[in-house]
Amino acid sequence: MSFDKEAIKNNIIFHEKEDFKYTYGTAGFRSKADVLGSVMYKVAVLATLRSKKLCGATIGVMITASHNPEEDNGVKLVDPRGEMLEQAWEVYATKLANAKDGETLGQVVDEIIAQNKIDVETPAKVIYAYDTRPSCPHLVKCLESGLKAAGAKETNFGLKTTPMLHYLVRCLNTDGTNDAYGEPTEEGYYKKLTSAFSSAVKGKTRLSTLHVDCANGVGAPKLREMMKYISSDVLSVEILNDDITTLGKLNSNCGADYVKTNQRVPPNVSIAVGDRYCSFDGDADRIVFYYAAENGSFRLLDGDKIAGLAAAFIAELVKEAGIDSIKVGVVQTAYANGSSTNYLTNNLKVPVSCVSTGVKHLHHEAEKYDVGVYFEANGHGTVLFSPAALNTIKATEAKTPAQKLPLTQLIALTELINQTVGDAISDMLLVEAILTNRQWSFGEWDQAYTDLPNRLVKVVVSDRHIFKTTNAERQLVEPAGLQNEIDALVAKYTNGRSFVRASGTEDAVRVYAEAATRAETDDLAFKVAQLVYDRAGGVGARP
Ligand code: G16
Repeated sequence: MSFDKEAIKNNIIFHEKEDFKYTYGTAGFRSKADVLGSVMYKVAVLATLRSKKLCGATIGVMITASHNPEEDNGVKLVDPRGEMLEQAWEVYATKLANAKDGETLGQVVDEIIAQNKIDVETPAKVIYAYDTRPSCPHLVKCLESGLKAAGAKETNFGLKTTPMLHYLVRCLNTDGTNDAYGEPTEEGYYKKLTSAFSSAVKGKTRLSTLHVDCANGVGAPKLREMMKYISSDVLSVEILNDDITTLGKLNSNCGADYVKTNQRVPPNVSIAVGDRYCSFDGDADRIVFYYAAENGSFRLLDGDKIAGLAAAFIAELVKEAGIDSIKVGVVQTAYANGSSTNYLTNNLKVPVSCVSTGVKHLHHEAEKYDVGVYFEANGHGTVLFSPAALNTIKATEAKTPAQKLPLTQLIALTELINQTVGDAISDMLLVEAILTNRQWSFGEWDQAYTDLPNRLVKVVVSDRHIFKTTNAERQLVEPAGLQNEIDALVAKYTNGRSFVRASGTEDAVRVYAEAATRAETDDLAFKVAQLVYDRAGGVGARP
């Protein structure tokens, strides 16, 4: 189909709210679903132009608001290798979304074409998928009308987890090449992951049942489907919070974000000593694990703990396989617990980098290592094997029988891990594979280090965009003077640390604090939150 700019201008979906300002943030556009129809149309145009720019490669569009409440929705673009949209194009996304009329939209389209020297006659391919939110059917229609107007070849992949869509994009773009990532179907995804898992745990005793809270989201039906491909001799799961039809249940009092933020089990879960639990978020791209200690207290195994477990296991395997020229590195954000950074640096002795929040930042940094393990504390992350590391692993022949098993396991891990983006289902299998090999309980995994008590507080202010940070979000530059006041507070607490940043997915400012004791941590977190509220136009109840 040829590119018809007039059709794009004439079919524009107008802004739902006159003065609403759209921003392509941490994970694309996110907001209340009722203002997003116009955005879907523009995203369709952008995805089409992006595909044309990249010689007709398949671009992905995922409609989801992940961990956010059910009334929210969102959309993000997926680049050809399954990674997040190139950052330079986020600016175009924001400009397009804010174009209020056909004329302005046409001008932004012209600007993108000119700046990127796009040949508009190149055919474009766009695939899309969505989560379980009630607003999705309407938003899908808006996206489709944009794809039609822009003349893209479109494929609707239906209900999917976000990481599945990333996987599909990569599979389609590598199909038939040396670099083929897998079969570009949902079934292909299940087969790839489950056969790698079975290979990674071969000959080991299965662990006890893992109880999986699916946040009443898309992870529930998809995990249930995946379990058809795996023998109950190697993995046993019980699926909880799987109600995707009752309104209001998605991410409500359950899921990874609830568990991590509140540091407690979902209210409808009763956990006994010895039980093993994990929680996905609404689109199954995050996972956290937890259990009850001997004294019954809640113990969380978050993204930092997953990173430590994975980095230690992979470093051990490359050593045992005799290929320790392959170096493992870890990427974290400011939210990483101080104890985890200390453990990685001083015990595992692996390099650790700190970057801004958002998988896109972590992913790019992780690509700099042979094996880059990246996890946000909230449970969002994965492991990347560089092309050179992959070649070495695949080309190495075991010189001794002792090298055979670690090599087989490394190969299995490269298949088991979704290397396009953080994936709750794949990460769950990764953790289970490691724990099965080690025959570890959650308690044994947890022994690596003890988290410093930490607290996350949300503060609503009149304009969160006034918050500007530096040093991987660890310091505030604006509002001027606020950082000095935070520093003065932090200095009063043993092992105190606190930072403040504007959320890129919610209309709020986040305050993180950690300190030597629970009481000091809570005190520090609320003092900083009150400071933010008082100095930067707090709205609603003072923390
Ligand atoms: C998204 C991003 C994550 C980020 C989280 C919170 O997660 O993909 O990288 O950590 O939002 O971001 P913020 O603090 O800026 O709101 P998800 O699971 O919602 O896609």
